[in-house]
Amino acid sequence: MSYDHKEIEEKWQKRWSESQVFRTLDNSDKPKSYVLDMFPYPSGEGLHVGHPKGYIATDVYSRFKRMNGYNVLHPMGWDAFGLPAENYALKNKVHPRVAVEKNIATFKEQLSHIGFDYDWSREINTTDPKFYIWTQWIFLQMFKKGLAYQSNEPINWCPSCMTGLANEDLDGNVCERCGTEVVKKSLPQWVLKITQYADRMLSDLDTLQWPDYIKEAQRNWIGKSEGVEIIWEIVTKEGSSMGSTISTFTTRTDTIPGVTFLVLAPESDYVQKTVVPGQRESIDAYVAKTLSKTEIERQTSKEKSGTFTGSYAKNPFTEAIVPIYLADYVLAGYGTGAVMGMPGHDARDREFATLFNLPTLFTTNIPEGITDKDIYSGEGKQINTGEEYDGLLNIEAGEKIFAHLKEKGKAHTRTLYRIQDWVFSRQRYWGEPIPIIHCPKDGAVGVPEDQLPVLLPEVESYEPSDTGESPLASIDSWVQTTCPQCGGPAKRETNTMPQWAGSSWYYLRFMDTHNDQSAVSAQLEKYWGPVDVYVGGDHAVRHLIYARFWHKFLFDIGLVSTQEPFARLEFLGFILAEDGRKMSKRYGNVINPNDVIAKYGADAFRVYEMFMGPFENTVAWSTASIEGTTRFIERVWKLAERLGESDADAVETLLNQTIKKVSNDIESFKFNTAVSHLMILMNAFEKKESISTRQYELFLQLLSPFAPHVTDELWERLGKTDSVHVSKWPSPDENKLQAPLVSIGVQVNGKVRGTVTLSPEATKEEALALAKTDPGIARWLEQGRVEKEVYVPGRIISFVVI
Ligand code: ANZ
Repeated sequence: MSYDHKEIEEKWQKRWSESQVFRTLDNSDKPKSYVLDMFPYPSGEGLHVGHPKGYIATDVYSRFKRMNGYNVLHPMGWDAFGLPAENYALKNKVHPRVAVEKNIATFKEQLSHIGFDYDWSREINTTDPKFYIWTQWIFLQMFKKGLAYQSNEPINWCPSCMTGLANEDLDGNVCERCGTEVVKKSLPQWVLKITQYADRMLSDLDTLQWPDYIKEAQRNWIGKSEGVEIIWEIVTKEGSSMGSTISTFTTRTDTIPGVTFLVLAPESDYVQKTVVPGQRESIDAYVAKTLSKTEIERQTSKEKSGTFTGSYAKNPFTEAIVPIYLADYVLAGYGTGAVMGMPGHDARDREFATLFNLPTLFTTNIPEGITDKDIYSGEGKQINTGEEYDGLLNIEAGEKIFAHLKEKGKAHTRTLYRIQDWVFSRQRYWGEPIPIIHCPKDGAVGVPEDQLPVLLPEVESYEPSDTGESPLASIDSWVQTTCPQCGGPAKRETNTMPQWAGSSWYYLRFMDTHNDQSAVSAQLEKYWGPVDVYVGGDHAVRHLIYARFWHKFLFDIGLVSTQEPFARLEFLGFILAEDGRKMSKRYGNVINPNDVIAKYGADAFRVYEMFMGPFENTVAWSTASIEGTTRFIERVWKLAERLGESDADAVETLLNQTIKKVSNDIESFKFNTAVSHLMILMNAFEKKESISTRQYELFLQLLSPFAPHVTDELWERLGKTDSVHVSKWPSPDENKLQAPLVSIGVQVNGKVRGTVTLSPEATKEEALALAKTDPGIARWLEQGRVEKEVYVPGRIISFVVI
């Protein structure tokens, strides 16, 4: 019998689908395991061999969990709204809905060959009104709670995509999608108050089993900064009050005694309070120049610039009078938009002071070894502050200075976050309509829940426009409506939601896909939530920040019972092309999984992707290596011809050790070492005349999550009536994890002088050490110098003494 992967794989894919073995049951006494991939957006290019790596991993894991007695939820769906789908549709001149349907069909066809255990009855698509009704419903709940609000603040606008973007959609200051530099534009926007959840999103990171670097990326994105606001009186050069004050935000109160100037952001409201008549012209020119720069340019610019306001401020601690400047390195949107200039210990302030010839003072004693050019901002003893403070650690001195200023009413604590509220409107067609009606009398009114979903209407032209209005604005019959509150004429909101909306809660819908009464029922959410293992290789901040935010909100309104959506996260490394570059149509190096599977089979493909390196590593594809896994599967197949009656005792220990190692490895996502343990066992089997059917069965079970088709076929050929995938995962026999001890002779200069009893797996060091501590042997070794040591495992130890 020869191994025909095509025939076997088609047979089992059909069988699994007909018998519905992988259908997930909701009413089960078993413990649950919810295993989820970051669902794909169905691009027009289809899948390349890199995409399924994570899907194969969750498939291995979910099969393993099922065999371990868990009720497994392992679903798949489509994240199909948003700019990528819309841009593809525009480029190819088809309606986004048509494009998405076609792309989903391609993706499904490709996935179908890989042999996944998805329960397709739970398939979701974020662009399906039955799905997005609940995305709209969640938005309405946020609106009711004041978490969705309207704003006219300038936002990031991509002139090429012609839409507003959230900070999370930027790469530096360019649009993450198309690489165009964004500009600031004021448009009426819906914004979600994610900042209200910043603290909880930070502290709950500690409860998550996530890679540390992802947690760190989240912490940095949220960017909590605990500091102090200091109040400065605006004065003339001579020190007389001008009747108003400036607050500066600082994290370094210890440096207050060394402040030699203040700097304001050019957009700051303080500017008008400080500018003196003679300076008006230069100030106006400087403000205009700043406004033409992007925020990133301002922050990263090597050259400092600025201009003097003509006013001064009185240091609340030392009462020194210092000049007030404008400079574009101070950001209007952070803190108070004003900073105290401390050139002694802050690099940007030093550059500025150098430019304007301002004095530099120090408040920390700079430790030995720091050269003058370095700006020292670390720990050290306080200096130049006065008897009471000098000699203290600078941090302690800072606390004391703060306490003193606080008592005088000149300082209070303030916590800042880098994360900004989430700009949630997109001026594009292919998104969920925002369920709001604008009434001239009642303002923004939520669409009544019983009128959801607000369906995305058909438009003639869904091309974006640069007017700042979405294509929906041109459909008058859709826009004109009545106010749900007063019944008067009103207009629909025409902006749509960003592509991140559906993915912010989709994992809940898989728990209760067909519920038309609520997003998810309390009972099913309680059973299935949270996601036990979430797998993906992108969105370290964005999607994971948004989903955590929505989840916490849904917790607050009682829809979900857990604080966090994804208990454990596994991040994968990408697969590069054989040439070491990213796999891309542009480089012509894309490999389609269909071609690989046609040639080598899905099982070989799956085993290869899991074997190619540690899961979290980025590794290049290698066709030569997949040939290796194909041969491995052929050898598994051939082994069926060598089955005998009794156990091959010599492999029992290795078999039990392999059961233990493979189990631990799959649980901890070490798939490559799991496969290599199976290969080692395979080699050992092949060295035996025969192995028992029982030993072969155990091997097939261990291999089945990786190579599900061939193992089910061989399992059936052993006379089993149920699929190997519903068999019980083997546990190792604890008594057989260690090989039985053997006694071997110890020779000294060719004569046997004693025996030692040890494991046949003992290393050379262990074996020699054991022999040397035996008094009967040591006596002979002490006769001279040991010249040579030989250990033949299971046979002999030999010393040559001269
Ligand atoms: C004086 C000082 C001395 C500072 C020193 C630092 C070091 P984080 O930790 O990121 O919150 N700052 C405050 N508001 C700013 C703004 N709108 N634009 C630019 N810079 C601003 O940083 C807080 C520090 O950033 C503050 O502490 C302030 O400079 C500066 F040796 O005050 B510091």
